[in-house]
Amino acid sequence: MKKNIDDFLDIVKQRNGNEPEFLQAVEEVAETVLPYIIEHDIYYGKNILLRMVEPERVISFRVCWVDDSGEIQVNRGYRVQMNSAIGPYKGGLRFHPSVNMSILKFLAFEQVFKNSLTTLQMGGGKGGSDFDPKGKSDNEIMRFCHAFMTELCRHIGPNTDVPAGDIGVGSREIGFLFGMYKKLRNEFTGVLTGKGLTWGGSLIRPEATGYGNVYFAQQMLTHNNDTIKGKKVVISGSGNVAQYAAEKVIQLGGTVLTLSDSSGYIYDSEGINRDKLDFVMNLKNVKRGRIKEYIDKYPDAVYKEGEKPWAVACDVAMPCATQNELNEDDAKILLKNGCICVSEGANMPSTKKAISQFHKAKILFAPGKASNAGGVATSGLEMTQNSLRYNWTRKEVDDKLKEIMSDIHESCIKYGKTNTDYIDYVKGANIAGFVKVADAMLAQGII
Ligand code: NDP
Ligand code: 2IT
Repeated sequence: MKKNIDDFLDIVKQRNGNEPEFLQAVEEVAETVLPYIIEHDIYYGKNILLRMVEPERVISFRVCWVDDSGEIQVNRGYRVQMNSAIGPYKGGLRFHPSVNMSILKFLAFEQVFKNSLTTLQMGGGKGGSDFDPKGKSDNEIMRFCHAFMTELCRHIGPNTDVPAGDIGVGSREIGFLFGMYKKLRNEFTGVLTGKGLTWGGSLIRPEATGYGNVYFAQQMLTHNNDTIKGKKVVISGSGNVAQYAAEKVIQLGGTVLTLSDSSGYIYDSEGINRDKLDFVMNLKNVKRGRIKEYIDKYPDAVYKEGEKPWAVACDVAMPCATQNELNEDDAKILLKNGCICVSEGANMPSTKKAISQFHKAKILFAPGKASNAGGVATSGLEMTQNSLRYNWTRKEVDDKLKEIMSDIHESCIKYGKTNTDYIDYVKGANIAGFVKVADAMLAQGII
């Protein structure tokens, strides 16, 4: 078995040697999915995983725009259209200086499995730019988004590819992107999700990733006859996913101890309650400030510059910032301090060695492609509402989100069983995601 996996990974490495994040994502999937393929004749000998690791299409383009001082700026834009076997490409856009082909291919690859898990009909894709939104004026953001869409609009459409937000892309950016798409194509369609509520957006979409992650953590705990109520929760990040994960933890009776950004983290031993979270939401979403400003308002909290929150003792950890933000040493500290559950809000935030630590200790561990799937699932619900030209209520969407997270949990249990009571959610999510896409690819032939 090991030889099969090594041989497969050698081929992928030869083709994508300079893409470490992509190789990391593929390796994690191959280790659990290849054994399953070998045991099942319908998948064996058809190079099905080799077909899945090759994007159906990769688009890279120049984005020129003029900044507030009149200087011409040049950025690189991308869209990776990974797999459309079960539906139109679907996945977010990331604007961050670190964006490159490796990061977008890893995200697009993860998205294929995640979207399959949602039970909805969405293929996988991801895009973005090395544009850095930090410190830019609203007008600069608008000019960049408009310039980005002048090219992207040729490659997307409501039945082709439906982008949404990710790091650095929120409701403001989706608005500017949608405006330019509509002008160029002269169509008002559901080509993007995460839209404003008055122009085609869905209730609960802003909350969905964070809420979904907490629903998933709650499902895992319930399966172990436990609950999130009364638990101490450490969260990283302070963006969209972190904020709404914190909101749901508070609603369900847990205590949120930390939030962070790329400069450091804040620790509030009293717990970040509703009022304090409102302050953070205003600080991050309206003032676009830094998390360290929390201690100016709440001086009893502490700010640790340049550090991550994993050394704070907790029962549950939710990494909600970015890839590889939780390494082996962080995992060991979490375990030493008694952490019993890790539910990933971000995409691939735990390194491979960190995940091995969690598995070895047999704590509950949910990989992002299962636990953060609530965001894209609710994007799928936004697409459905756009097609129906009808809006569901907040409760209707939230109920569907809960049901989808519960279905994903069931799928993970079905495929993630081990020879003990322990559920391997990584194996479960990878195989369940794989089966649906692979079946569709086999049905559609070699294309
Ligand atoms: P936001 O841009 O709203 O927030 C990102 C947060 O993560 C910020 O606090 C940011 O800090 C921090 N962060 C970003 N990059 C780094 C870094 N290199 N090191 C440390 N901290 C960093 O993004 P989202 O909340 O939407 O996304 C967070 C994660 O969740 C990502 O992994 C994304 O792919 C994933 N995700 C998002 C979904 C969504 O619906 N939005 C759906 C599913 C997954 P700073 O301000 O300092 O950069
Ligand atoms: O990683 C993700 O699932 C997202 N950024 C959300 C994608 C979407 O299409 O809503």
